[in-house]
Amino acid sequence: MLKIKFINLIVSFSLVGAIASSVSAAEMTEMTDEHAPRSPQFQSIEQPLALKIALTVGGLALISAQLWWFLFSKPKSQQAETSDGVQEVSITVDGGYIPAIVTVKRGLPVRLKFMRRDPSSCLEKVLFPDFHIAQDLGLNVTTPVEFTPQTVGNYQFSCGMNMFHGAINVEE
Ligand SMILES: [Cu+2]
Repeated sequence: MLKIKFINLIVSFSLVGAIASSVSAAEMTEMTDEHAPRSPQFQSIEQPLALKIALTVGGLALISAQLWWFLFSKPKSQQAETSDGVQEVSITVDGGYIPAIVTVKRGLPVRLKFMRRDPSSCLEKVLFPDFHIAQDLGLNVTTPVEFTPQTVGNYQFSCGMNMFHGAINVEE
């Protein structure tokens, strides 16, 4: 998730750059007279007007979508599914935890099945301080983390360096 957001942000910024440079290139072309030296950078960007407009509109739409996403999207909570008296949720570890928020019921054993796809050492450990759990996660394997929450509340978990976070929502 984080990785995707980051890539999108970079794409947005490069689009802003592309729009800005095509606009300034257009202005430059109009303003400079024939004798003025033109930088090859500006010469190379000569697109038809329709393309420029499409690029600008598309870029602006993408930027507003990105802004909306950053400002208003909230991580969704996933309800654990109970089978044989155990509440299970699969969590993918890839640039963070997906889902990052898990909702479980109090007093029933929980099994979080961590599938680590991210090779960065940052995510090789997952910590549940409230449950005194520090679990190593192997790469490309599923590692179960089990505990039984006895008290209603919100319990954070994180990577070994406390950079990526998730939470367990324990309900009655
Ligand atoms: Cu980390």
